[in-house]
Amino acid sequence: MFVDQIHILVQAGSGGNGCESYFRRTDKKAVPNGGDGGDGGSVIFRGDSNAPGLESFRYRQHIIAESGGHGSSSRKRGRNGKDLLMTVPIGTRIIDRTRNLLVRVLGAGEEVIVAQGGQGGVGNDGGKDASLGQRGAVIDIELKFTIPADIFLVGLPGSGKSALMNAFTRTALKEGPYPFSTRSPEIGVWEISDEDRLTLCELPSVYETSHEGRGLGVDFLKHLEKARMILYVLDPGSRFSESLAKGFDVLRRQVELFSRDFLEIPHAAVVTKMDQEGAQSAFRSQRFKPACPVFCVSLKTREGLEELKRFIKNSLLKNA
Ligand SMILES: Nc1nc2c(ncn2[C@@H]2O[C@H](COP(=O)(O)OP(=O)(O)OP(=O)(O)O)[C@@H](O)[C@H]2O)c(=O)[nH]1
Ligand SMILES: [Mg+2]
Repeated sequence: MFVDQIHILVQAGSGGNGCESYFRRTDKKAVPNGGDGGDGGSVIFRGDSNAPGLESFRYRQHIIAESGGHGSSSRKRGRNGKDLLMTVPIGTRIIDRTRNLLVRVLGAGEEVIVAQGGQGGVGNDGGKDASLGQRGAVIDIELKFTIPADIFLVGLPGSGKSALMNAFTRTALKEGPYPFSTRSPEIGVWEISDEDRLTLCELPSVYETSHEGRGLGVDFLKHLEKARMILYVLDPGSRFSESLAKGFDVLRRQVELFSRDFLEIPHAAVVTKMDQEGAQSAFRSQRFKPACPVFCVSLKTREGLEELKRFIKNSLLKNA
């Protein structure tokens, strides 16, 4: 299951206590020789471009780093607690829920100490006062992740989004004879050349009532935040809309209900399944003419795909 938002409790390790101990010299004098406590481990997050989402936190919502060992006699220092390194997808926002504050957005390879380990206590060696180790920080945080794709496919159920993903990228998504096969966002990379690649993302289908919370896809529309292009995928024979224009309006309306700004993202309509009987004539008779480019394609015969690819490259690549 795809996880893009999760609430977790992060607890750094506490420092070990300093030791209070003495050894008795031959002249009976007591000499302090307690060792220091080890430092507690910190919890560190690192941005990683290979981390898919926040799934790894799903069964691990309380993260605890190791505490330091206590000091012991004969000046023995306790061992340090190990730091705990967690990888999160790049662009993950870490929000401090206690103070309601955006702490950090993680870039690739960037590390941030989310909870600092406690310092070890001082032992009484050399006549110092022995002290307890500091407690490790405990922080209530929320992680939020937005899919960093260039192109998002938005469509009614069964409109051919997975088929389009499979045609552009190396994904092998299930193309369902039944609608709603894709239940969470799917990401694929379109390798255009050695230098150029674009990331595509299929969002689960949206449909008319989805904004009221009945559809699957609406929760995922927030991911359009980073989209450079939206492809509205439409099936001319869809049983979810009376016409291409109505289907397109439903999709645009759902996007608008989520955020008006998302309507401004460059977009095109992709009409699929043109190989199917009656599709060409249905398209012609409907006079579907939205205020954006329209591409008619078949994912079966690959007809029209080159033209669509050219359009995307011209729009999104610098040296196309
Ligand atoms: N003949 C033909 N069939 C297509 C074409 N595109 C998609 N299909 C078929 O239509 C069905 C639905 O396609 P999907 O790609 O799964 O559609 P989707 O939009 O991902 O659907 P959900 O994720 O289930 O909502 C599958 O059986 C596909 O094989 C096309 O261009 N031509
Ligand atoms: Mg699908």
